[in-house]
Amino acid sequence: MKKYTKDFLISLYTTMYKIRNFEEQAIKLYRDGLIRGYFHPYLGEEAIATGVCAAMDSHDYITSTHRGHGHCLAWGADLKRMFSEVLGRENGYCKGLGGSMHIADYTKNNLGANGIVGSGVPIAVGAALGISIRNEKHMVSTFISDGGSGIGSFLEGLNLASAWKLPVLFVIENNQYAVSTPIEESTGETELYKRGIGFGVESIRIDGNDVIEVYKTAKSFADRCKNGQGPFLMECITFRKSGHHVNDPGLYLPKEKLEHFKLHDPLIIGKKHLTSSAGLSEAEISEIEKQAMAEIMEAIDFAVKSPEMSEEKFLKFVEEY
Ligand SMILES: Cc1ncc(C[n+]2csc(CCOP(=O)(O)OP(=O)(O)O)c2C)c(N)n1
Ligand SMILES: [Mg+2]
Repeated sequence: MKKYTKDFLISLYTTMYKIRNFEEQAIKLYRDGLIRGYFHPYLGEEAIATGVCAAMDSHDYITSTHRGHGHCLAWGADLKRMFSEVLGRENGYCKGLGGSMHIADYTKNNLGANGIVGSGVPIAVGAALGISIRNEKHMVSTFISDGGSGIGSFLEGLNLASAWKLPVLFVIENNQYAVSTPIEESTGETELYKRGIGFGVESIRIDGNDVIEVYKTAKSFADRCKNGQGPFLMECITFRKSGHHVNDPGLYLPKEKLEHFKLHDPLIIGKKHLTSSAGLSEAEISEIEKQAMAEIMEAIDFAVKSPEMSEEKFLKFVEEY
């Protein structure tokens, strides 16, 4: 394996750990009645957002999905504003009016999570067209899952990005389920990277739970996108650790797969990289985890104490926009 610096490996692990614990703590807040509406946890898929976002730089762009907290956090979102948004508080990224599925930050080129499956793709392709017209050396990554990869907007976006040679990285998070429908029941071609090949896009299938494999692949594609060689597609094999959303017990998920992915977990693999490649001890890793957890608890405290938007401000806001 190529030698990565200790700091880099620590930063990847810390990001994954924060995403995992953001979700777990948010689920508790949901159960306490503090988060309303839908909430789709990114549990088990942390390596994908983390590896892809680490391969990009701050001038690049992302578009996300309904399962978007991990993408936002990996892209550098602030934990306090993230918790505030999912709790519906005014300090959130969208003043608490967007909630879990609509977190965006245009100031940082996060073009947004989205409740409509597949709708981040045309936004990404449009952003990439802008980059191309302006002759910039930037790129866009767009995330989608297996269900979304059968949606028209995804296939149309792939086609246009290929025809116009746009700097887009299509990232399929193949968690093998769309709500309770297994992939074998929703498509006749379960090797999803082949959708890219069908449109003339260089495409690859990788282990989406190994953050280094994700990073390596994304970095090579991102660099080539910036040299005008895009678009590219990477299909990342992963699995949801839980139901589709917070109120779905996921009883339909096969036990063998759950057991397999319990061991083949992004954090377990990330920890192995820390011990074997970076030479960290268990105690050092515990210290990193303790610090990350402290940040999370501080952010929750901040968000819970933050106000919701007043009715007066809300009405003014609606009028203005
Ligand atoms: C266009 C559209 N159709 C249906 C839905 C309802 N819906 C929300 S999530 C989802 C499943 C999406 O599955 P997948 O793309 O595999 O994403 P995952 O939940 O696995 O991350 C569906 C059908 C929707 N939000 N938008
Ligand atoms: Mg899916």
